[in-house]
Amino acid sequence: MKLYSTQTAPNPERVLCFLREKNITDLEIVPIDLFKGEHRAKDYRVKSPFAQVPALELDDGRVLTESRAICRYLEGVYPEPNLFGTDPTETAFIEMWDRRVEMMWLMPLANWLRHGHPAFAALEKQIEELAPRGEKSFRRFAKFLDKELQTRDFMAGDRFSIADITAFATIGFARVARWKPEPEETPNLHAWRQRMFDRPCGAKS
Ligand SMILES: N[C@@H](CCC(=O)N[C@@H](CS)C(=O)NCC(=O)O)C(=O)O
Repeated sequence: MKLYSTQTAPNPERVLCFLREKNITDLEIVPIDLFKGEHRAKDYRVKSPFAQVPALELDDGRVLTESRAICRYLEGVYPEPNLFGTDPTETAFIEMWDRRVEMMWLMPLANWLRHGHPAFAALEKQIEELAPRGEKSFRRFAKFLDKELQTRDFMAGDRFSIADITAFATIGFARVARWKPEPEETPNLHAWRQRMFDRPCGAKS
């Protein structure tokens, strides 16, 4: 299998973090440089029709895109440790939190950065008004998460899951906006992030 990926973007980072947590080392990682436009090359678009990373090329030549679908596939092939839930209730709560983090935290952050940061002008036809709206929603959801984390250690319950991976990739991307959870403002989110650094997910090379 080949994973087309980049080190500096949140969706590939979700898959890379998933690999680290599962200790999956037997797939080839092919770097794609977004800022050089490598994802828009004709031969890459054959694999990824929307010109995005990540993409996982299976041994039979078929290509999976969508970071969550890639993680779902890898969960099936490498079931331990379980990151998607073991019974219907746990699976559903993990799904709920993963979706919330992606749609209500990562997406607003993407709007904030892609429409507000000069570096992203190479990738996005920027619409100025979207940046402050994205920033406001992102900051609001950070406060919401902080409250939630008063009563549990992980995003979706009392153990690590794909929802923590999506949240950690989001926080990694937020560095571009010079944002991180501060102990005075969002202490529970800050403590959660510190815990992530002690895990394979947070132990980046
Ligand atoms: N829903 C897709 C989104 C993938 C995506 O947006 N990838 C970004 C990097 S995080 C990308 O390839 N962007 C290229 C571009 O905007 O031109 C997934 O979850 O994989």
